[in-house]
Amino acid sequence: MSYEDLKEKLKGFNKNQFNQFASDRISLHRDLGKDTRDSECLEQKFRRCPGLSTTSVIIVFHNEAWSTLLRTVYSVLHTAPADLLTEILLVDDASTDDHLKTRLDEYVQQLKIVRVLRQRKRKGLITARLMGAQAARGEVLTFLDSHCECFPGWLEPLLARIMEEPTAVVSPKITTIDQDNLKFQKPNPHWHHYSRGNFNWRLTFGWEAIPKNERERRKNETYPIRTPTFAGGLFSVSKSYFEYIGTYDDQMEFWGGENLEMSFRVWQCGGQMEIIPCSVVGHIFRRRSPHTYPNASTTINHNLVRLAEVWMDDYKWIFYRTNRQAASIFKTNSFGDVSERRKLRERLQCKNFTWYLNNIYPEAHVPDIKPIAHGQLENNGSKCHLHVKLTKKHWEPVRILKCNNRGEAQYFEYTSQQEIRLSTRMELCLHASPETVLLSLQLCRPKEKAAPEQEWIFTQKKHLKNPSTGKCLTAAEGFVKLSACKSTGLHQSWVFS
Ligand code: LR7
Ligand code: MN
Repeated sequence: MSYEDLKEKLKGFNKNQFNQFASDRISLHRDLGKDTRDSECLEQKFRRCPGLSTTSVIIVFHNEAWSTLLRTVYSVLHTAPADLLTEILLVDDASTDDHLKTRLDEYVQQLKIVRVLRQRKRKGLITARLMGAQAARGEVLTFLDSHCECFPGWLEPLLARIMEEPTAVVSPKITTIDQDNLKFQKPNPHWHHYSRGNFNWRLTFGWEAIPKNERERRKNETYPIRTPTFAGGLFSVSKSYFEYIGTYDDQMEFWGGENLEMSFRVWQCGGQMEIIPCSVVGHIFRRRSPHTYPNASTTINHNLVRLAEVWMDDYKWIFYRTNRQAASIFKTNSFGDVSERRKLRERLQCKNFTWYLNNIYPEAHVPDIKPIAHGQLENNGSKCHLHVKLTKKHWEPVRILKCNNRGEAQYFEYTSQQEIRLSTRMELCLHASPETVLLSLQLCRPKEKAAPEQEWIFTQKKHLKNPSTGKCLTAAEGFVKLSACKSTGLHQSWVFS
């Protein structure tokens, strides 16, 4: 690369958080090659008459690069059967880049079924999608991010599933377009370890392997995968069902939270969230967001508090315990008015969050709604806190460090089963192993009752006594160990602060 090329590449990367230099040099019409999906997907047939529903594809964008946006558009045009595709709506969330103004308007005119709508003020992807949904004329709404590529055959399975089950909200299998070289990760017939969406108690979305019972329920590859939550960007839903179920919370701002909100809402109100693995769409995943948001972190928490307040009942306390900013948004009542959303829940007679957890996500680890105690576990002798290294090597000895408030790494819960749990991240418990001198965390092993090594009784002397060994938790030179309980000294005296 020449110096000029390098400069351009760096600039593009900084602006988009992906390799725009490469994207700009790849055809807007690139062919993804042979259809490498599972043979059961390839054999699937779809009815022509009466055919599948038609769809409007809605793509919202804010300052998207020209090449990624247009490649998304062309990939839809090249892969969607014409009689199923009503239109493509590009909804501009008040972009400031020049290429997204008149140049875009003029360019899409030749594409006939592509329209640009504009949200005047930057309000985020949620209200932009609502604008697209309102304008859409297709029977089904299909949402895509503005840096996607559709793999051949992606649309029919989504529409067919909605015909069969109009209350299903269906996502494709999302594959990766590499942010560094734009390589499209093609489906491969040995892809059997599909994943589904989940969430943790900080209310971040994640992926996990599909549990055995769900794997066994599916008779072949064309079966939908039931998923507790969805990523939120790429999906199809019947337009009338989208409206019936309450579209989105239009007071959510900019980015984040709407995907969990919709997941909980759809399940609790009688619908289903599914991934259709025969439908494959690529997305450029990025390490971080290229966008700036006014009050970035509060915005997301604002959205999350709104969803917790409407859908999560008392489980919201688990979230507030792990996220101080969210807790303060809640306490100061600064999350806006959610009464309309609560009315919606009432009107649709939606089930509660306990039902959701028991029936849709029984594999979830559910911390105590109100643990006996929680926070930092402080040793009265050293005035230090229990601290865990939050790496994969969680079995390393637990340290005790000065109070430095490192959030999660010093956040423990004393559960109703009398464990000391690093509760919200992984299921790790303070483990009294007689063989090792320094104590570490190990996987918690209860369901009904704590494992003997993981049971700690808070005595009146503020000792934490493990009944199976009869010994007490003791602070010792930066670590914790077990030793005979003594009646004097503060190194065995603990308090949750
Ligand atoms: O202020 C904004 N206005 C916008 O219009 C910020 C973003 N956007 C647009 C943006 O151009 C893009 O098309 O909104 C879309 C999503 O933003 P990204 O691509 O910057 O973020 P992301 O890919 O991490 O977004 C994921 O999480 C979001 C939470 O609000 C949305 O649900 C996105 O749709 C979602 N993306 C996906 O689900 C794609 C699969 C990735 C995963 C997991
Ligand atoms: Mn995206």
